[in-house]
Amino acid sequence: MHDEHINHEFLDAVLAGEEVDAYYHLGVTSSDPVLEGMRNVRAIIMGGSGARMDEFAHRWSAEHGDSDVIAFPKEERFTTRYTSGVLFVSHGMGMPSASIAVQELMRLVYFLKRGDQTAIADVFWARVGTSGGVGLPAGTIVVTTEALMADLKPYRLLDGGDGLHWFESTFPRDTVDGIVAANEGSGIPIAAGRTVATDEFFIEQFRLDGAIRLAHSARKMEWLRWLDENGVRNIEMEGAMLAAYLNYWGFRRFAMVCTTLVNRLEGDQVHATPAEIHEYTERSGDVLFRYLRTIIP
Ligand code: R2B
Ligand code: URA
Repeated sequence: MHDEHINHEFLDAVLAGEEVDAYYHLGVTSSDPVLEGMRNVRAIIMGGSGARMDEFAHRWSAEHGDSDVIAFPKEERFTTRYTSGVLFVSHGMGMPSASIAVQELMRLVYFLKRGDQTAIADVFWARVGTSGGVGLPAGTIVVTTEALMADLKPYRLLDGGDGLHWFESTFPRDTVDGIVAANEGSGIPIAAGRTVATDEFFIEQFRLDGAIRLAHSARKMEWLRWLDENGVRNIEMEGAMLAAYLNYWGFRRFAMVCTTLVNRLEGDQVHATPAEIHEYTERSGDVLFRYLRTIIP
């Protein structure tokens, strides 16, 4: 782990009992007894929708002798479930929302692992989501190798001073390969490649079906072809921040597995039926679960 990138001043005061950490958006605090049952957490699985996280948790529980599913009581912001070593958490849509979930979860993992950096680094993280495909038919699963922003540059934020902090937003290649290998022979179409994470579903994804009309519309195909030529296989809204924050602390095992709902080279609107969308998102869950079973029996 990158020790100097961890906020020891605050997190160690929580461990020492000098401060109580309120994981406000998750709806628990570090003094909540419910956390005692989660010390063995080995993986954190995230996705946009709370209903999907609940479904995944129950599926994992059913595979593990109907293990107890712990539900955090607060569900206004994120839905959180824990069962058999895996924490399932929804993160909402977009990097501002998902960054709140990720930072509270990093604090929580530090607390649960009592600051032991070897144990912390062993935790596997993944986002399972939806995306627009670039040159891929709907229903293809993309395992991300690197997540960039709409200008094909890495994730960055105002750094609190007068500049930007640039993060590293690659995904560990051995985890990508492990996920692909675990799914060989499954019949599910899988591609590994770059992902673009945007701050807007319409304008930054160069859609022509938004309410607001900007000059960007003329450049739509130019942008999409540029992504295609640069190895981008899909477009979503959280991956660059996720990889950036996890790399910053030095996590070694994390991944993003997204299904595509539409081929953006052919159109903007998602015309897949609810049944198709369900089938496609089930596929991304299947792909991740096959890998998860190899690391958590
Ligand atoms: C994929 O789908 C959502 C937008 O429809 C967003 O959260 C994302 O990354
Ligand atoms: N999610 C996105 O962010 N973009 C799409 O095109 C589809 C799902």
